[in-house]
Amino acid sequence: MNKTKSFPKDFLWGGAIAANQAEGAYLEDGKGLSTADLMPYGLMKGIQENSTDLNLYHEAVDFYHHYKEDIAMFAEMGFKVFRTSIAWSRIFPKGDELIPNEKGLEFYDNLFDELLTYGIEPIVTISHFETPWHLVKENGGWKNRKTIDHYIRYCETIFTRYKDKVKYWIGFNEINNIHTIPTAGGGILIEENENRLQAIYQASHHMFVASALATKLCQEIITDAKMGAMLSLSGVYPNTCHPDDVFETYELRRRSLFFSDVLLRGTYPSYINRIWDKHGVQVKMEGNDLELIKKHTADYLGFSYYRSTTHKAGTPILGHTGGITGTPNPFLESTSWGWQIDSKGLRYVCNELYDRYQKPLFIIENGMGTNDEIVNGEINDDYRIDYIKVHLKEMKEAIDDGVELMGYTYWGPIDIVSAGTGELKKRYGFIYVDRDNEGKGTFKRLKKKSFNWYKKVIETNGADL
Ligand code: P53
Repeated sequence: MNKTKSFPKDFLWGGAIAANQAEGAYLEDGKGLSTADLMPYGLMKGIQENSTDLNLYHEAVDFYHHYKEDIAMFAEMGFKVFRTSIAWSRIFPKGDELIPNEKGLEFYDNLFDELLTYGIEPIVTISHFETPWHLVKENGGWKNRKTIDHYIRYCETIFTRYKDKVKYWIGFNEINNIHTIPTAGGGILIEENENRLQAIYQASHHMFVASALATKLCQEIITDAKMGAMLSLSGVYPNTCHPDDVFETYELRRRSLFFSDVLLRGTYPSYINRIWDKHGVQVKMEGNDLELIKKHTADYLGFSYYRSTTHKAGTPILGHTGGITGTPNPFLESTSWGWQIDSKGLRYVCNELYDRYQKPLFIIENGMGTNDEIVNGEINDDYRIDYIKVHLKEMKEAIDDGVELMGYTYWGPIDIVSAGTGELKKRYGFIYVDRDNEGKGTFKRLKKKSFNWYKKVIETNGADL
């Protein structure tokens, strides 16, 4: 039987954002401070606790007050799904309270209702780089086993409250990014003389146990729920065909795949022991941790894919996540932010992941961030259209290769604040927001050329690329 290249008819087209990069209203209706609120220069530079510098996340693009207008535009594009996160600190402002903040819960009730009115299914990230600051600073964040209890209380609260509204959940955004950005990715601060990898792997273990417990709870409370793992899995190639480059790149990739190995296969892979021994890591586990991890694995693997890089043997493997460090690839073009565009790499990664796990994949982040210029009241972002087009074509190829793909949520369908750098100038949207790096602007929304293009992609189920 010949299968023609096409997206399945129930393919989940949509877009994805995160609370802290879009909502603003960072202290409104009882919200507490989260790690994201203290990173004026983005998550690479990390926490600047007493800084009074302009922090664009505080108001972001004011999605908190504009969500109705924005969702109406997502609906116009035909979104089937919309991924956002719940800001943990809106529900539990400090993280360790016993009673949730009703105002915070109401906001997400209204948001999900608005989506459902248009038939858009919400996909919710439970923790997207926005751990309550109090938990991180005073309690040690995920290094502390007690954080599991706080997280599970938060999960139980939101699963119970939104059980009729949300079926798709994601435990942690880019969980493997705890290596490169420990405070954002893993809610931990690394002390100066601390064994970095000890802290990272201990915190990761706690997050694995929390993921297992959350998956269990989610399936108990919500019928037809799907709990996803989520990793940053942009690609990485050996810099040359020298066997040292090839093998080290393989090792480097496994530092990331380690997280999906645990979350999807339900066991710690044997290769981790050597890494732990080498770095003096001893992970404390308790009682039935391993049993829980084994029993409650994720239903699907969501991942972000933006670009690829190459790796040269001898350059440090920090616990690289694929796509963050590395040497440039002479065969690829770059965006103006220096991210190398590699659509074939997306096909490669889809095949790599499906071969390894045989579980459904969901591309829940992909996109092009760049500065857009308004000329005569219009933004002709053909470069963005080109970027998406080539990636969608390779997704089609991957589907033809036999990969089971659930959907595609484009990152930042409306301009939001960049996670990496805290800027607004790095725009991803189909919808422009009048707000700049200096914090000036009216928050007015404007459709870019890509808006109607993406609308057509969804309308035709990607048949005409
Ligand atoms: P920005 C790289 C660096 C930081 C966060 O990034 C990243 C990545 C890519 O893996 O992860 C995701 O905004 C993240 C989003 C983020 C998006 O990449 O720096 O899940 O929150 O906005 C894009 O261009």
